Amino acid sequence: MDALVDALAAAKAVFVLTGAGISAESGLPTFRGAGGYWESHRAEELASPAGFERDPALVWRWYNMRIRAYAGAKPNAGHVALAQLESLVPAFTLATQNVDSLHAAAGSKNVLELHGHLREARCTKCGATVSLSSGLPEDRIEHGCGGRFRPQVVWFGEALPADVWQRAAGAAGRADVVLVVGTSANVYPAAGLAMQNERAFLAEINPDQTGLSSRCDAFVREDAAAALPLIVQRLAERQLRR
Ligand code: BJW
Repeated sequence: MDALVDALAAAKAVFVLTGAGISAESGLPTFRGAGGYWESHRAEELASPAGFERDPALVWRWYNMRIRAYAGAKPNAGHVALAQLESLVPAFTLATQNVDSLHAAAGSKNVLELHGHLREARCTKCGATVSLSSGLPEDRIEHGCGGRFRPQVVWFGEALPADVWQRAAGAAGRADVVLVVGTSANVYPAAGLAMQNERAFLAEINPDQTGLSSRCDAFVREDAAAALPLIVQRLAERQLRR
């Protein structure tokens, strides 16, 4: 942890990549591993264009269940600490794979949602959007234009939003510190953001090892909600002493 705090104290630009693990302490399941969504659901049935084509009602039941869970979830100490970190470093970009909107709810400003969000649905044909604040009832999946409403997320085989991707890749490339929190780093191209900048100090916060761990300059094997507040507190104390 000391090496990470040292690197953050010296950094002009910080890039953070988060995944489902940062929201675990807000009570939201991850995707992989024990208790994760993919333990009881098949990813290709729920998170792919082909799965949606086959059974849109099944896909919407899953997303409606998640929308209800998100509505009841609050940012945890890890989200809050990242929002504080943004105010402690000269340049800060947070790219998240999560669609739960909890980083913005915690006060983070420069947030890039790599895999979209669940605040709205869009029509597959005309692009019309509707709010998802209380989910999408099954009888509203079909749109009058002949298309179907789908969640505003990125499924397997789909491209990430081009503008979001370019901004994330640019910020990762410019960063002095790349901090990876709560992701298995299995899903590309998002995981590649952590590896594209060989000059940066690379750190991981995750209770488990990932495919990224062997490349890291530092790792903290703890829950994000425990580790991040400590890291940010130490950085703030260091700055006060300057
Ligand atoms: C804690 C904790 C605590 C627990 N504190 N930590 C290169 C090689 C091989 C394959 C590919 C490749 N490039 C592309 C691919 C294909 C594919 C892919 O990556 N497949 C791999 C799985 C093999 N990628 C795609 O298809 C992507 N699109 C693409 O490449 O398009 C190309 C294209 C270009 C141009 C035109 C057309 C196409 C799209 C990927 C979309 C992913 N979508 C999903 C679901 C949709 C959104 C949603 O419903 O939410 O996104 S899948 C799912 O995985 C979700 C997540 O965002 C994503 C990442 O998961 P994440 O966040 O890492 O969660 P977990 O569960 O895996 O890990 C949680 C971690 O937290 C664990 O490590 C725990 O230990 C840790 N943890 N508690 C800290 N308290």
